[in-house]
Amino acid sequence: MNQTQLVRNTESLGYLPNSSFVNLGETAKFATGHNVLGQINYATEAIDPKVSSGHPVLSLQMTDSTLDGFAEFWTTPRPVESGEHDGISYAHDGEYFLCAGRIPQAQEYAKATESAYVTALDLITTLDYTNCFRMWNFVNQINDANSDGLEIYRDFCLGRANAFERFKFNETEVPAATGIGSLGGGIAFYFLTCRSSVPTTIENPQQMSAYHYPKRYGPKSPKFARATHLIPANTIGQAGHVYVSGTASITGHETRFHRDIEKQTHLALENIGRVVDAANLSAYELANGYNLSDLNNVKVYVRHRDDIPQVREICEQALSPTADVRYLNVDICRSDLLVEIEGIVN
Ligand code: 3EB
Repeated sequence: MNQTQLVRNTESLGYLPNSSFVNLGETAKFATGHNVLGQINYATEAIDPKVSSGHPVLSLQMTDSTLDGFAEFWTTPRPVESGEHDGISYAHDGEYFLCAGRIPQAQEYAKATESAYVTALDLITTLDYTNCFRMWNFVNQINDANSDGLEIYRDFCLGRANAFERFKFNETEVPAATGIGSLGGGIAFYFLTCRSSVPTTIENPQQMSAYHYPKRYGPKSPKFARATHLIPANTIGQAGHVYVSGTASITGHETRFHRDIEKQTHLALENIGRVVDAANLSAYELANGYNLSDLNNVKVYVRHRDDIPQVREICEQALSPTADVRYLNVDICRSDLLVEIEGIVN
């Protein structure tokens, strides 16, 4: 592994990374004009992460149609260094770090998930970017049973939890995440972490913390927070970004509104509103408050393709007309969940 020569002073680090959705046909042009920490293609084919044109590129199989695909670019004002290590591709700029990995299709995933996560977590330790603030996980056949009869989502959760235990990751400090279905390619993931910026993990008062879900949802609970608030170092008390996890129709720990796409969509949106509002953030000594019209970079995951028009109508009513909102037809991590929504207040 190359040791970084990047600047380590914390002055002039008062910035946050930027995220943009770009049409798949325009990625080369976009990349040329930016310092890219990572490019995630929400595309028609799963491809192992690799460093290309100086940044990690991960392709997820998330749609059957190139027309619905897009690339999510993470950019920074500062130059980046990139590399590959044990199957993980990564880039970093002295403050922010992005890494991507993939676990090939298998009969069971817990061990390979633990191992890939440990590799990534070791890397952030070595390079000194240990503040994790956002993780995404794309799990093919997420609701199917593995070779031991354990649902693949639960199998994944077991491996992730074991990796976090090995890493001595306090479960109350785990970041915002998405754990969602995909159309192929085993399990792909990417993480965003930082060095000096300050993450605050946020929970939802009307949802049980996922890491406290009871055993009936699997042998080890899903380790993620409902959102992460992030501010640059030395800017305590100022507004930051809020990275909102994949959010579904759950109150307490229970799925609400079985088979009712309209009510599930409304509750998912309501849950996001509760996470980012002033009343909730004040409990974390954060002075700002937001609502759904502040959400951008939104991904809406819909289990049944035919539900997309209705979900779109509800989301368009609730979200800002200027928000970039993308719809993907994939499975959700519980078989009774029909929709899941994530986004960023930035
Ligand atoms: C939930 O609230 C819905 O396992 O990383 C949402 C976000 C969900 C992240 C994950 C799962 C995950 O339990 C599912």
